[in-house]
Amino acid sequence: MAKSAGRKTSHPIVSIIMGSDSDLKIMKDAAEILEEFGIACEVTIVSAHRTPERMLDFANNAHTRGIKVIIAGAGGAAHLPGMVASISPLPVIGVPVKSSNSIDGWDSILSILQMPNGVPVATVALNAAKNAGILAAEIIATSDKTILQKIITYKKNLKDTVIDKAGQIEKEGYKKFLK
Ligand code: RP5
Repeated sequence: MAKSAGRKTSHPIVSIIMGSDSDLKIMKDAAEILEEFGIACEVTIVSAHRTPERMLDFANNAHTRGIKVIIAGAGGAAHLPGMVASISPLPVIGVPVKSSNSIDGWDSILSILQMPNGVPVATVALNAAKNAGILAAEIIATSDKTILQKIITYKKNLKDTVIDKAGQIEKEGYKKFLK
């Protein structure tokens, strides 16, 4: 989708798509963590319901453009991740978004989660676009040692942060840490 794709970095290998610009406040988290890992991504809007032809074009061609992983976010009747997964040979990570047309978020979750056999979508938690970005990076890391090392460091930092906090709470008492 050379002429229709959104903001592009050089040779994007992860595509972040969403049903509406209203999803961007959630979906930006995926782009930010991928940028932190140094993984080029593209970000754009592809709506299963409002731009079905664009969705077909995207799903049929993403792998031919060098994209390796697709992150797709949508809310309410969230058909975008599943429909893209039904066509694309690439791994699709679905982000259920709690949007203006969501009842309570379960509608978005179940629309993305309950895929039929043969058409997997790796569904993350409600609004968990950051985790979608990390999972995409982990998929890329299976064939990229530099990214693999960055993920190892990222996880070590997570662990160190928790151990530090635990040590402070044990030493200084929990009351000091109540917000
Ligand atoms: C879904 O409908 C989109 O993914 C979005 O989460 C929701 C609401 O879209 P807008 O009405 O805000 O454009 O298709």
